[in-house]
Amino acid sequence: MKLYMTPGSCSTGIHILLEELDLAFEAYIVNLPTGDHTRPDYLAINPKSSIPTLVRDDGSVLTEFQAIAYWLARSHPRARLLPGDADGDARVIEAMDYVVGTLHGQ
Ligand SMILES: N[C@@H](CCC(=O)N[C@@H](CS)C(=O)NCC(=O)O)C(=O)O
Repeated sequence: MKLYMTPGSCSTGIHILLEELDLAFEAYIVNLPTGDHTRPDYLAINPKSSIPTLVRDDGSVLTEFQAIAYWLARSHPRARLLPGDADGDARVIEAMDYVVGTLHGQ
């Protein structure tokens, strides 16, 4: 897989998840201050011009931190990154959304 990320940004969380799951991936550095995310080659991959972006082994592109994290967790159940019951999973998503969507932005 290919992870498009900026070190020190929220995308580092996806990098940590990929490492935690011991998955093979290549990290592509997107330099936000110099505007890498607004360049046509990156917009062709993620028209929202945000990071993180994960290009999966089948070539499909997944964006949005929570969606990527959820997909990684569900795709690798033996790692037990999600509790697996509706309430537990909702609590994980609740915490993740607060950290990525609120705390991170501040
Ligand atoms: N909704 C996105 C937000 C992620 C986000 O805020 N990424 C920032 C870097 S930490 C970004 O892509 N910034 C690009 C920009 O500001 O144009 C997600 O959950 O993945």
